[in-house]
Amino acid sequence: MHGIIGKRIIGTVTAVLTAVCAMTAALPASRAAYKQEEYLTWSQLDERWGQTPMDSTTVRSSGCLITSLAIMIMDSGSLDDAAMKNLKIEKAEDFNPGVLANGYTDIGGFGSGGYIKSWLDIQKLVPSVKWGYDSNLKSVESKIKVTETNADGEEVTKEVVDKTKVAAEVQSLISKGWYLIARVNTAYGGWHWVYIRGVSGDDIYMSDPASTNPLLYEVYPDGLQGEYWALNGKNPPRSDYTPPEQFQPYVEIEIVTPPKTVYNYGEEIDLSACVVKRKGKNYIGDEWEDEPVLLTEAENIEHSVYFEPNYAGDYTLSIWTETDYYEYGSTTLTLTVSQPVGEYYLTNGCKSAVYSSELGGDPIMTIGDGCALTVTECVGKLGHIKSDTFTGWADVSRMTRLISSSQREKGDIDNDGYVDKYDLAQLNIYLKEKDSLPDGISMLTAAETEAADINSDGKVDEADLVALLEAIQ
Ligand SMILES: [Ca+2]
Ligand SMILES: [Ca+2]
Repeated sequence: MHGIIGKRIIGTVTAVLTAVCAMTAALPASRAAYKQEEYLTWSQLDERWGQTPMDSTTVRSSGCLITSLAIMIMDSGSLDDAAMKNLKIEKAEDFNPGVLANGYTDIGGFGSGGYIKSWLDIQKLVPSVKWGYDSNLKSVESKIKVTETNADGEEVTKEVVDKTKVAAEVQSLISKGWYLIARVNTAYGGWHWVYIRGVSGDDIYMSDPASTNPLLYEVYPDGLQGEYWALNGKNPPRSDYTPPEQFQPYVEIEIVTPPKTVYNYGEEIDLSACVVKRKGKNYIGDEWEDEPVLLTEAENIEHSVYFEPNYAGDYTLSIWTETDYYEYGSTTLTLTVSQPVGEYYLTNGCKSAVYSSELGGDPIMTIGDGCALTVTECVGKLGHIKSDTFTGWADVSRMTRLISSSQREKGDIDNDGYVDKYDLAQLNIYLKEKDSLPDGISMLTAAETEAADINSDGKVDEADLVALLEAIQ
């Protein structure tokens, strides 16, 4: 199991409203993801640190500002030896929003409800980060009027944020060397802080502690609310921002070893040998691959099949999986219950193909109404006809299987209790077709053939026809 996606949790989360921050688990409407560093996607909901306390609350409930600060520390290259010592971690990989929250707790930095008591405390923990100021963006007051056609076809004029002006102001602050953590409103009107990564055109890119979507206006259509923190870091911010590459995350299932797929009639399903594995591209663009596992023991791979061993035909085995970020992958495999062995015949004008092998291909002949045959093994719908001079595979799926046939009197081929002209007619047809049909395919079933061998010499021929004529007269 891939470490990161296995541990992250994003699901339906009830909004928690606090004085510090309110957030909702806003998943982007589209399934697009962005190639980005993992720390840029740090979520306050992450179970690795979500339960870290912040006074009376937790990172999960109220840690949007702490998470934004942690991302800013990483993005500005400010996690140096001094910071790691203050935060009581050995290496940079150990740093995360929970570590920063614990740092604030250690210095008594949280007030009631988890608010950060002093702006300057960040410098005590991460000396390379310098507190600048807290202020309001002027541009968010600039609105422009836009006219849109609503669902009823009416033109509606409304005021919206002037994204061009906001982008220009944010860009100018970044160009002056400031890292920004800015406030947005959630859909419920609650406060929420996000880290501003950069500006491209009118778009503002962010790291949102509640979403992996970096496009600010996609997640927060009302845009920035004005208030922001300006900070300096060890490295200056990139004033020429390149938006992250967009891609489609996916997961797929590979069947490493298929299960038994062809079953004899009546045989129970057996998936025990089936080995599968998952692979894909995750929410930050990393290709990943799981170790192969037995399908029947796989924890995150589901399967289902409707399988009825006493009905010949094809059955679909469905195998599917879903990741924590809702990438969905599936595959199917056809399981075949072969036709039962035994005797088959064709009625009602039906026709059936005969092939040279169980693989099918071009038929070697087509048999029609009245033909009967016995198959000794079946692969799927094809049954093996084997005699001294002929071998072939007939499609028995359209033929009628002879379940039982009673013993009959010599001469009473049709088994109606009389030896008469109807039996004679059947024998005539048999003898007429006999030479054109290969050995093993006949116009009479086994029991009928037995009754037709009136002189009991082991073959049905003209001598039996003469004997039958004599019996009728
Ligand atoms: Ca009869
Ligand atoms: Ca005979």
